[in-house]
Amino acid sequence: MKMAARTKARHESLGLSLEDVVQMYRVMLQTRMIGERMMQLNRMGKAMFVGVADGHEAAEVGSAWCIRKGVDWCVPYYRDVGVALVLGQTAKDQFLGVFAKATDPNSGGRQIVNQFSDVKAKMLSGSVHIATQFPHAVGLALAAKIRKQDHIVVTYGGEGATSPGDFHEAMNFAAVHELPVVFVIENNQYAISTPVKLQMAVANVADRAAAYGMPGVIADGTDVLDVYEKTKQACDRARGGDGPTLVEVKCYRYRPHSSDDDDSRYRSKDELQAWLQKDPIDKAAAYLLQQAVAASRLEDMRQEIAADIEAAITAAENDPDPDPATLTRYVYGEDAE
Ligand SMILES: Cc1ncc(C[n+]2csc(CCOP(=O)(O)OP(=O)(O)O)c2C)c(N)n1
Ligand SMILES: [Mg+2]
Repeated sequence: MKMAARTKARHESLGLSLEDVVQMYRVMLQTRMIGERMMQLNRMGKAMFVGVADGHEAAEVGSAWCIRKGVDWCVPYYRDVGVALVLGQTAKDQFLGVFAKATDPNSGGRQIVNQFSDVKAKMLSGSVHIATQFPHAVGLALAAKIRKQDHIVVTYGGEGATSPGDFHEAMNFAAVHELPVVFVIENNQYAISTPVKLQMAVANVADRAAAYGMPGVIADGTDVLDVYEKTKQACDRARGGDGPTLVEVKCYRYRPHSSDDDDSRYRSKDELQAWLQKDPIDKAAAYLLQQAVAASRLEDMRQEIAADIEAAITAAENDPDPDPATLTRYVYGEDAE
């Protein structure tokens, strides 16, 4: 008698092991828990200014999982704590940035927080000016094509960053020259207080892609596997020499735009509640439990992450501040002597 073929689980169909999904979940949870502590440190007066990724975890982790570490280039934006963690930054690295320490890997305590930068991880330093990262990403993709290098480029931004000219120029150039670049847009429905319907007259960011002659796809930002699937297809397309793709990931930011923002002035509690019902971390946990991962393993993980974060905060606080004598380093040319 023939055995009935076992239907593949979703992650298996995507070429992921169950352990991969467990590790994705770990980074998502770590991203959320780091954000919570950052906000607390701000309220305690220990962190001047923070911006966190709550609600963006599946968008960031699911997409960054497609980046080949040390091979592909990544050009993230300030919301991308989850991307930085996937690419190898630690919890301590995040707090070194928050405390603006000399050992902060992004800028040695010089830039505003979350300007992720890492030579080893091939993460390109950005600017506070939104959308300026896109032409940089396209330049890296052009270099790959001219030099016949193997890397692709994955770049990130919010939906608000799809309005400035930099985005349109980058999209157009990338499509004309069929460059190996993937634009991941985390559409969290707001650019600070500006809702998406005042940002653009089309229904989806993905709709913008057709105007440049590249595919635009929508991923469900509450579902890490959907984000992985859509981004992986886009990365495979870039790797195969077929050019760029725009991936819009629909999500919602749970916290105010930054620690300096009062979101009660522009959005309702009901709207937030509706999105919280679809929380990406809860959804990932439910999937793992359904795949017979023990609840105790997930709970142990939470405790390990919490302990790691506390140790990271203490260690980061004890690291040295930048030496005031180095204030203008990297701003002006240094004396030759
Ligand atoms: C060119 C430019 N204009 C305005 C700002 C101020 N600003 C900082 S973040 C932001 C909102 C960006 O929203 P979005 O791209 O949707 O990203 P999100 O913060 O929602 O993740 C704005 C307007 C800026 N940094 N740069
Ligand atoms: Mg936004």
